[in-house]
Amino acid sequence: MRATPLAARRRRVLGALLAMFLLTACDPQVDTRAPSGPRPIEAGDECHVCGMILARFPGPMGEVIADGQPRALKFCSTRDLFAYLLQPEAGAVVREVYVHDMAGARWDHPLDAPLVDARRAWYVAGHPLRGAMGPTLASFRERGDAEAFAQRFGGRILAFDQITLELIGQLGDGEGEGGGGETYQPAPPPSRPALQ
Ligand code: ZN
Ligand code: CU1
Repeated sequence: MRATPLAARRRRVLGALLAMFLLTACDPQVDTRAPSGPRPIEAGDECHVCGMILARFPGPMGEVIADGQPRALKFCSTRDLFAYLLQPEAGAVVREVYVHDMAGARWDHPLDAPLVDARRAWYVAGHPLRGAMGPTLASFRERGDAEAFAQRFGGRILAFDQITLELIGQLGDGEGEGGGGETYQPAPPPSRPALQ
C-alpha cells in the first residue's frame, strides 16, 4: 500500500523521536565528566540526613556530589553517609563520594583531615570511638592506616563495597553521644604525599 505524504511525514517524525530517545538512553554509560573534587566542609554545614551541624562533632564525615544538586551534600558521620548511599534511590544520582582520611588527623577535629575518594578508602567497623551519631566507621585512604587503627582500637577492616545497610544497623545506637570514647590522635606520618 502506498503511503500518503502525511503518513510518510509521521513516520519520519517518529523515527527522529526514536533516535533521540536511544541517544538519551545511552547517555549515562558514556559519561566522561571528570570528578570535580571535594568541597571543604564549612562551619555552618548541616548533615543531609539528620540536620546536625557538622563542625560540632568528632569522627570522620562524608560528602556526596550528586546530579541535580548544585551544592555538595554533607554528612555528620560515615554512618549517615552510608545510610544515605545505600538507599536504592541514591545510586542513580551519586557522582562522587568523599570521606575524611583519619590518618594523621585528630578524631575530635576531623575537619582538619583531608577528604579522599570514599570508594577507594578503607573502613574500620566495631571500634569504640564515637562519631556524631555514636558508633561509626573510621575511614582511611590507605589500608595500612586502617590496619594500624584496628590494631590499636579493635574492629575489622572493610572496603567500600563490603559496607551494607545491615552492617550500618548493627553498629548500634548512640545519637548525641558524640565525643565519648577514647581520643585518637596519632602523629602524622613523616612522608605522606600531598593530596591534590
Ligand atoms: Zn547526620
Ligand atoms: Cu546526627
